[in-house]
Amino acid sequence: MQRVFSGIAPSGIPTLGNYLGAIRNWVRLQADHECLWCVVDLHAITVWQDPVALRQQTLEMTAALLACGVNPSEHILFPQSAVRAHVQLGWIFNCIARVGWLNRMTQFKDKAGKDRENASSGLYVYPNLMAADIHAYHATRVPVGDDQRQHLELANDIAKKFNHDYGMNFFPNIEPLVLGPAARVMSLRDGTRKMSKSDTSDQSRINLTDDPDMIALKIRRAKTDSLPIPSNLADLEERPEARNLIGIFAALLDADHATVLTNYGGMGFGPFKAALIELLVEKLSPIASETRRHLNDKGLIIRVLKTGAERAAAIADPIVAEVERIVGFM
Ligand code: AQP
Repeated sequence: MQRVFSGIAPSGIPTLGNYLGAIRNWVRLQADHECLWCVVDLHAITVWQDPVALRQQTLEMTAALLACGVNPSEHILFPQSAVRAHVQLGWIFNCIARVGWLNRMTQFKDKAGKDRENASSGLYVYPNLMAADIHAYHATRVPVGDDQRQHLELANDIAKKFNHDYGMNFFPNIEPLVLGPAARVMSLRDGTRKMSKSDTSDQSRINLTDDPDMIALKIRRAKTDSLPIPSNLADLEERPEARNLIGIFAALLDADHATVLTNYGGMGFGPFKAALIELLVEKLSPIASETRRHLNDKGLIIRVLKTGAERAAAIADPIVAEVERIVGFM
């Protein structure tokens, strides 16, 4: 059975983008893979996190993952900082990855923005830690949203260079799993920017715990254009906001863009948005109420994370010990 690894930052309640681009696929992969799901708190602190809020957000993220169907008994769910192997291998990978490679990472440019000199050095080298997250388990498949594709290419480059430098085939190649019509869900306010937990505008995203009124408000206010919905996919090319809403609808239905256009082509956005609101409420309400139920039992969430960390360390520690031996550490 292939081993799968993926992570999510506890930087807020997951968004619809995190759900459709990643978490929903995680749940599906559990049927026929050995899975490790990681709440990546080490990644979160690459930008400032209030310590009290970070702990609370780790609990919230874990509760939301459980509510979405992540299964911590048959698979492993754990906080990144609780397994030291990530940091140990991350440092070795800092010494393998080339500065030129990191300079090409578009997410650093997006997140650091214009004030690059003031970004943390952790934000710059975070792709190396992400590579370590995966390779510490010899995982071979990584389900992610489209925004992480470049980081997975880097993880493969690091593995190849390590294997080449030390003359052995130690780290396997990683296959990115970028699945479905919502691999890149965009902001509801700007169809050219991805939907993100840390966007300053809450109106830009659907959070998995938004109630039906909030979902309705955000979708009604979602930016569109003045043209009706087209009947052909090609006519969505220059219409990022329309394409985004159609893509969300398609993903929720487990269909493709073309199917949605067959049903709604020629209509205005009013009736389409009403149908989208209904679908979102139907799919997300059970997740929101399950998240709240889990958050009422913080003891259980903490136990899940602790047990998960012990089981994750049991896999990663021997692999990273072998890396340290290969590198020449005593
Ligand atoms: N808009 C998106 N569409 C599709 N997939 C997405 N993902 C994130 N945003 C979208 C996928 O969700 C997984 C977890 O991402 P993350 O929390 O580790 O960090 P991120 O990619 O930086 O996501 P956010 O929501 O924008 O987080 P913050 O606010 O912390 O920066 C990944 O598989 C990602 O591809």
